[in-house]
Amino acid sequence: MSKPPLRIGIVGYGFMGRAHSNAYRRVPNFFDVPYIPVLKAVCARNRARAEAFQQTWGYESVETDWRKLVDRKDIDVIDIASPNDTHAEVAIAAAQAGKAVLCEKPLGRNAAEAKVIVEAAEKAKTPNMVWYNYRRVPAVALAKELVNEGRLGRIFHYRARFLQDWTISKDLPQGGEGLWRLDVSVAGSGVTGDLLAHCIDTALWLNGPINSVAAITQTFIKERQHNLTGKVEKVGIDDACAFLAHFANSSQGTFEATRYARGHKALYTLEINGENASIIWDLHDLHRLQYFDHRDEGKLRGWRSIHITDSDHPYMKHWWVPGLQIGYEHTFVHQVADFLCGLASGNIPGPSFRDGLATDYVTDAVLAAARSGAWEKVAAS
Ligand code: SOE
Repeated sequence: MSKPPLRIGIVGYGFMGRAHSNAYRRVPNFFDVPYIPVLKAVCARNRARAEAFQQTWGYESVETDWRKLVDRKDIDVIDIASPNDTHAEVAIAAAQAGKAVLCEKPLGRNAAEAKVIVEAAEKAKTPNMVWYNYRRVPAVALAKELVNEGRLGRIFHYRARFLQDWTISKDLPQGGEGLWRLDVSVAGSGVTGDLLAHCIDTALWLNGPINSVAAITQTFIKERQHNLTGKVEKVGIDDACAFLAHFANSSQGTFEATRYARGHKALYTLEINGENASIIWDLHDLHRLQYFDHRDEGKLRGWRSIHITDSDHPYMKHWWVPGLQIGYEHTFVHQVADFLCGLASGNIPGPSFRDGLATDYVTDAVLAAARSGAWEKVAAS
């Protein structure tokens, strides 16, 4: 029996537009999903670029005004893969039009913006998800299983870092395509909303709510030429951020992100230390999970480097044979697979928009703590 289509309209053709489009195309080849994604339309202001994207990924049509895309009756899902300053407007209109909405991270440029998005989506009762894709790395999903099974025991420490080095040059401009992440009016913040948001989403998922934070931020390059105005303008983003966190489960957290760690490209690492066991994960070695269990027999006790390729591991039975690993793009395929199954069952898995708001409350508190120099409470979502 043929499966019903789920018609996708995507806003944006950048890095994330490609990651999402690839996921829609791949998912029915590997997962027995209840709907088949159909790539109906790509929307972007630049028609020529949108048409090139349409050709590459096989979209049926092009729109240059997102309002037209949202109004189209032949589209079921609006996927927002455009810069952060577009998320609220498009997500709210899409929810009001009765579409399911998938939104890139962070949900809002700040929590106030994210809250309005959540309210619109919940009022419309529309299915929604935020693309915090690292939850769906099989090794990270296995970490979640181990935590849920209580194997670590009482948690003492949560430690996460996301290190990059691509903005060190003072000659790098800010703003415009590819560089909007450096423009605070578009991005909302710097590494806090871009990189720490990933670390926070995973941390809330694995280790529960954060009550309060203390933080420092730094903007190393204070002025950069703006691509859109041609003028040298003040840089408003945080280039680096480090924060301490008190979790509700009484464990303590240390988090750091920067775009000034020479040599590191996307070094997202996390470590959890519990009374009985610890786990470590590293995005540069994403198909492995390090696990240490103090309850192992003494003479054999040590760190295990688990190669996450077995059919017992999350998601892996859908791919190749044991021993053959998968990578970054598969996390998006997993997210689409989970979303499609959730649509059919009526139980959409997280991260929901409300989960995205919870992360934005933490990033807001982190930035507030950096400004005040004091501990700041995190609002409950
Ligand atoms: C920034 O360089 C970036 O592309 C983030 O925007 C992504 O969310 C992260 O996954 C990789 O780094």
